[in-house]
This record gives sequence, C-alpha cells and structure tokens, in this order.
Amino acid sequence: MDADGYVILPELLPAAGLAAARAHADALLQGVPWSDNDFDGRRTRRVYNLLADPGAFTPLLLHPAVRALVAERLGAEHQFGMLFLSAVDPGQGAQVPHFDAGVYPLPRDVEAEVNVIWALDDFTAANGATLVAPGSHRWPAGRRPDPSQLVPAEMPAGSALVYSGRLWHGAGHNRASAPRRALIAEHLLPWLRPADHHALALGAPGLRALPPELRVLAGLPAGGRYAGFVGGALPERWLAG
Ligand SMILES: O=C(O)CCC(=O)C(=O)O
Repeated sequence: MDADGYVILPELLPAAGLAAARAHADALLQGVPWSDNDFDGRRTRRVYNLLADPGAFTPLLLHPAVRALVAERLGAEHQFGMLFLSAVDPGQGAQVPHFDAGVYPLPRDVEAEVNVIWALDDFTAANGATLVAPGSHRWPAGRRPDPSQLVPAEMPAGSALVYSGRLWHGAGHNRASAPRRALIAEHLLPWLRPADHHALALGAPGLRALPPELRVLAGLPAGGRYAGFVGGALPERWLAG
C-alpha cells in the first residue's frame, strides 16, 4: 500500500461465500439499465443503496482483513463513501482514469479515503480488470497517468483490491463476452461528506435493521466533536428513541 498505493488480497472468500455474493449480485442487477453517462459507463450497470439489503454482501463489507487494512490507513473511525455494485458489460470501453478522493478539495498528501473493489468474477486484462497506475498516490496535484503507466489489477474472483483514494485508476475495457461484476466500497474519514447519503437512503427503520458494524459504516455516529448531531443529541441516542 505504501509503495504502490494498492494491494490485492487474493481469494479471501470461501467458495460458498463467493457463490452467495454472486447470486445476490444477479438478483440486484435484474432489470437494471445501463448508466446514462460516459464516466459511469454506457455499457455498465450500477446498483446503489446496497445497505437496504446487504444480504450476502455483508461478509465482504465486514471482512476482517479488509477492515484491518482500512483502519490502519484511516484510523478506527471511518465510514462508507460511495457503495455500489457494478457490472461492466462486454463492449464497455475503458473508464477515464481518475482518483476517487479527487472529489474533495484536499491536499494530495492527505489520506482521506481507502477503497475496495471486490472481484465477483475473475478480473483479467481481457474483461476490463481495473487499471491502476502504481505509485500514483504519491504524485503531485495535476499529474495524470499516460496509458503506458496503467496496469490491469488481475485477480481471481473472491479477491479484493484495496487502494488509496489518491491512486489513479479506472475500469478497463471489457473485450470479453461476459459481464465483469464488482462490489465497490469506498471508506472515508468520519468528518467528510460521503458521495452516497446512506442514512437518508435507509431512513431510521433501515438504519435500526442493520448489524451494528454496518450502522457505524453507514455514517451514523457523530463525525467529530461537533459534526453529525441530531436535535442536539448523539445520533445513536436519537435513533434509539
Ligand atoms: O470498476 C472498476 O474497476 C473501477 C470503477 C471506478 O473506479 C469508478 O467507477 O469510480
């Protein structure tokens, strides 16, 4: 992580867990149309608000090896940023390279975000494995990768690519004949506003229904001494009624 800005944790999932996650992905992807913009991909299907029905994704979202790595980089208190399932379908061209933390006006040397791409299918150069620019998390503001600096993060299904929010990357071109599915979970410092408003999407009953660790990752706790109170109370107390 320090040298390259990413690490692949290979084959973390047992076969049954991977099969269950794939079945959950297929159910969620039923009837989902392609995205309507070039960045998300006009041959890519995306599903958000996954905490409304985390199901077989729960062991991935809470995997101890991933959780430990994220906590080591961000500290014990952090929250989900954008959280989505994606299916990069055959014919989808490569995504514009970007770094996820680029949405925040922060200096490049602040590690604000650590993200995970779970491979639900084998990630290969042919089917659009995520392209990463090793070491680019240390690049100064304004430097961008040229195509020769991007390498495919090939990994077997059930593996996790964990990377700095400062790493330049993008989904690759799917030249194969089957979709390339991924569960993507961003993790942020607790005081940043996440891309997805998990609490509003879930509502109070949805938050109460979550396992406690997911409730924390959904951003329920206060994000600092004066960030995230509800009616002057700690959000957990407010939610408990
Ligand atoms: O699907 C991938 O490999 C990466 C997707 C991504 O970086 C994004 O949509 O922001």
